[in-house]
Amino acid sequence: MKKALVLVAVLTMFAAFSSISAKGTKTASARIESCTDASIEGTAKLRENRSPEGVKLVSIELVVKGLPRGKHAVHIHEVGTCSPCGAAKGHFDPGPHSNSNPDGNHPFHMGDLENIESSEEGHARLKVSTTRITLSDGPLSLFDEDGSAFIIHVDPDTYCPDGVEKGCAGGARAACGIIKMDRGSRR
Ligand SMILES: [Cu+2]
Repeated sequence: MKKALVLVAVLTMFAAFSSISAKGTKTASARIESCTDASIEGTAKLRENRSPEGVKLVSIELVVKGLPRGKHAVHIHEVGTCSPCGAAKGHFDPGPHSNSNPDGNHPFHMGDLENIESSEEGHARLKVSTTRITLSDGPLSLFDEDGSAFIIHVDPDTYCPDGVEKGCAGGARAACGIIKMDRGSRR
């Protein structure tokens, strides 16, 4: 009985620390859902690693089903809410010189990522890494007062080569996912 209790305790500890490596890696995730119906769904996984000199690098992987064929803009938006998708507001771009206008200051927001490309069958995957955000506390943390969310857009991101131009960052919103720290991962 005692052995069983010890085992349970060990397993519980393992579960609690499973999303934190020995070096304190932090992980988060998001469930991606369609803005208008149930046609799009997917997941996003985020992992923060530190270089030996302490630079924080966040790797992101999105796997999404149901997007129309072709490229779609993906960004992290500044508010962690998806109902409605517009409530996620502009692109994540904390201060001191914040400019979250999606089609302005683009692609220089902290939350700007790359296009995801969907196949004819509606399968899409994006793997990117960025040093513009962190999962841990700090001025670039996604877990600020109002959280953060992924938005996948209807159109491709052109990266606004001609400056501010309506819709250049992907236009209307197709899908959204609130970013949540994984259970057991700590800030
Ligand atoms: Cu966006």
